[in-house]
Amino acid sequence: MSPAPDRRQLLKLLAAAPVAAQFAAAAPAEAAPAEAAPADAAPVVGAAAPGVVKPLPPELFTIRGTNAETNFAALRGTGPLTPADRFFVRNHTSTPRIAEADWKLTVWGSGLHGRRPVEFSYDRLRSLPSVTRTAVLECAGNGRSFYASQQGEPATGTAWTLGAIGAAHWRGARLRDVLHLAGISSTAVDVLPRGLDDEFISDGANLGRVRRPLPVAKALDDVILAYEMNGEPLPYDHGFPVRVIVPSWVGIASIKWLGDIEVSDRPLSSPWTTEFYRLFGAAYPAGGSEPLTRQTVKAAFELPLGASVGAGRTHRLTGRAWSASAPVRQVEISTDGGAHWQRARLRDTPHRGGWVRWTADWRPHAIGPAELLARTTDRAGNTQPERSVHNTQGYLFDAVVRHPVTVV
Ligand SMILES: Nc1nc2c(c(=O)[nH]1)N[C@H]1C(S)=C(S)[C@@H](COP(=O)(O)O)O[C@H]1N2
Ligand SMILES: [Mo]
Repeated sequence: MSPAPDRRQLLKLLAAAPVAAQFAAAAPAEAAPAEAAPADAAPVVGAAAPGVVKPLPPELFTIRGTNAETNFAALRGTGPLTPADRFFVRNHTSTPRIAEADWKLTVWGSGLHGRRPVEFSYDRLRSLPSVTRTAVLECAGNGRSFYASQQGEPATGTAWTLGAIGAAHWRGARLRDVLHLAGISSTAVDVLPRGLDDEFISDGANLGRVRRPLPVAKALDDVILAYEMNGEPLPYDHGFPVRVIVPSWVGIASIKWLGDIEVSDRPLSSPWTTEFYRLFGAAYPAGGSEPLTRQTVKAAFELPLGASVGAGRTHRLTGRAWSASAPVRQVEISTDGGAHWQRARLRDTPHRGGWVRWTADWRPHAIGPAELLARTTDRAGNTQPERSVHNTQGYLFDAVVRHPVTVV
């Protein structure tokens, strides 16, 4: 289903670009110390993540438990869209293989006129008017490991660096159209999409199937029920046959392997809005913040953490920058740990909800360790702080990442 990873193309790319070749030769550095929580087992290089269908070659992915993080360096030379063969996978359990002929979507609940469940087959969903949106999908925990490694404040959960993000063209039906066909009533307040993957067991407690409510206002706005990613049927790992895409919101909202949607005339909750995906910690109320919605603003280098860079010649640094709130306005780079900043060149037209590629040239002289920083500012004035406000589960890390390299 998903195209085979084109290793030859990647190796050619690495061989062609001297800077990239050096980076490839450098041992991939582990940014985060081993974590306390068992879900954060040290990454395994060269093995398959349990439960992921597509190949996960170590040059493209770092495996973290049941998840696979995209190596940012593997995006160098790719276009604005993330190819499916290197798109991160975040699975609570494992990828189910569901045949489209066996699939149906059931829409049900107190928020429907008539209160009778309405079913949609795959063919019926595909026969509805379709929309295509470019949207990044980013895990709320993306960058989590930097709370520990950069701020000395550990957080529970998967120790992602910055690769729990990808951008794709998503094609599907509007959730709005499906809800109207199902007879959504004006009294409906929340909708709750639920996945068909296995029930999730956390610390011995069965939390049921992965599900997370959305307010009706968002559901009727820009949410799509996607059956295509980058012009191909969704790969198994990304939600085949149909997944939800909730633009600009935390990745957990974009439920994969969609099976049913409850439409309710009362507010709904799930462990994914009560226990998880809220901010808990010293800076927040005892019961936590409101459930997370919008993502933040970030930048990343397409370079391994701990890469070696040759002294005395010019290197083209490349990376990506994104913000969920507004188009990216500028990206600034520091190659001396934050003392001086220069503007990077933006290589794509900034769009809200997308990301931009950027480049900056660097000619290092002093041999030894160095820190590269990239800082994004969006058109709404949001920018990356030096420090993120800590929360115990390590969500929404938005501080400027200090990217270690060694000049050799
Ligand atoms: N059914 C289901 N949907 C899910 C998940 C899951 O485990 N099961 N993981 C969520 C999380 S936490 C994220 S970040 C995104 C990841 O999407 P991807 O694996 O396609 O990159 O899917 C979300 N949707
Ligand atoms: Mo996530």
